[in-house]
Amino acid sequence: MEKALTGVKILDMTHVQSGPTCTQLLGWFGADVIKVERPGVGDATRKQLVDVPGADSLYFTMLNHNKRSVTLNPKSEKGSEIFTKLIEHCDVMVENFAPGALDRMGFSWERIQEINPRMIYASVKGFGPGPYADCKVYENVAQCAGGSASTTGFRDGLPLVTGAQIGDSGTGLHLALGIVTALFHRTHSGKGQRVECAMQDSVLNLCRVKLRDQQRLTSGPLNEYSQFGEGIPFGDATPRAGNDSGGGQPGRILKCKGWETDPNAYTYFITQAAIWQDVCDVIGKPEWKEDEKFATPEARLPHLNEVFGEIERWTMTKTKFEVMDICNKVNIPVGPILSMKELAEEPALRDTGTIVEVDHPERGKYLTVGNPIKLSDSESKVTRSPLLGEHTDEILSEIGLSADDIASARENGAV
Ligand code: CAO
Repeated sequence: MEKALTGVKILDMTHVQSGPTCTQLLGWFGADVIKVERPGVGDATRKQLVDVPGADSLYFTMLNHNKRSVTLNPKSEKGSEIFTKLIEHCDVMVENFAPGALDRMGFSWERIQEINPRMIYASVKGFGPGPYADCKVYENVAQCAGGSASTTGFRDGLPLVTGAQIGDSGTGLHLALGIVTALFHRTHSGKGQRVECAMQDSVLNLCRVKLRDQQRLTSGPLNEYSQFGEGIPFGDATPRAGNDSGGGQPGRILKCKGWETDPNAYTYFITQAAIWQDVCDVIGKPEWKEDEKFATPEARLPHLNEVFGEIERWTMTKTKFEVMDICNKVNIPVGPILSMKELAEEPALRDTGTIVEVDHPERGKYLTVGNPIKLSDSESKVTRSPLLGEHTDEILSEIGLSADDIASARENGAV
């Protein structure tokens, strides 16, 4: 089966997480991803959080599937020549260095366009143009600067960062969409273009509903937030809402059987208005259906603590999976709090290729997350990450270097 991006060549200058997430996705869809790494060193994550001595780390291997690795120093004279050939050869260049690094290598956007006017040049930076444009940014900085931390956690606690890597992987996803959009545009414009994603902007995009709530504050309290029912006044910014549901259907995380010893024996439970009658029956409170304190969504809002207290009394008698079974039969939206261990062992995720086992020559078998985007006519097979410089000779000969050229480039440290 031909893959959707077969024939697209990506010059991958990315490192750490945000950029590699993007190029890995493109690789899963069939693009030829040529990862350029510093000779002898490579992407810093190869040797970060090492669990198998001498082998590439899971940090690296899980973000760099379906790529080929070439070592090259574009700052050397010979390296710069080779890099120029790679720009001519490829369709897309992706990078996420600190601001200005590519320019300092001698490859400004203007220069890249001169070399290859069809080149799409895509970058991740921490911030867009403005006062912080020159700052280096990591995941948690982006979560804080993009509005996620101020709206995550409990009202009376610290701002919190989330486990989901919305700054890094979230921005990589945004960038991938920018790249395929630019590739589509190129089919009729004939030209490449610059694609830029700032991590702050991507996080803010994912926190869109919290900016919605910021504006709703001017017309009154946010009555689906627990603090409304608790009679605690709102300030002038969207507050942290604990585990309250983000939409107009109140929800909470509730204890399930075993919560005293199992940190993940919880369920998310949504009291969607449409199935309220079923909630009342399931938790053994049929009289609430007629009780004016609980009968309508508006009536319930000031009493959500009582509502969820009663639901929790019921969920605590069941395991999170029993809650799922019972509630799903009557269309009550609930979700077990699944641990990484449970996800790793979930057969349905293995069947769909979302969790995949990969074999690696240095580290043996390990689990990874495969392509979460499923196309019916483009198979997405996960292949292992490349060893440092594994494809240097192969790639350099593809762009026209002879065996002697390659040997001399290696001798003078360009590759
Ligand atoms: N050969 C020779 N030199 C190379 C090279 C190669 N193949 N690849 C990179 N380099 C050099 C660059 O030219 C740069 O050198 P100068 O600063 O002298 O110009 C340097 O290596 C890499 O720079 P960096 O500043 O990007 O790396 P860092 O580890 O100091 O910073 C990070 C890392 C992530 C903070 C920074 O890259 C950044 O802010 N990136 C943009 C935002 C981003 O993507 N953040 C998410 C990272 S994932 O959490």
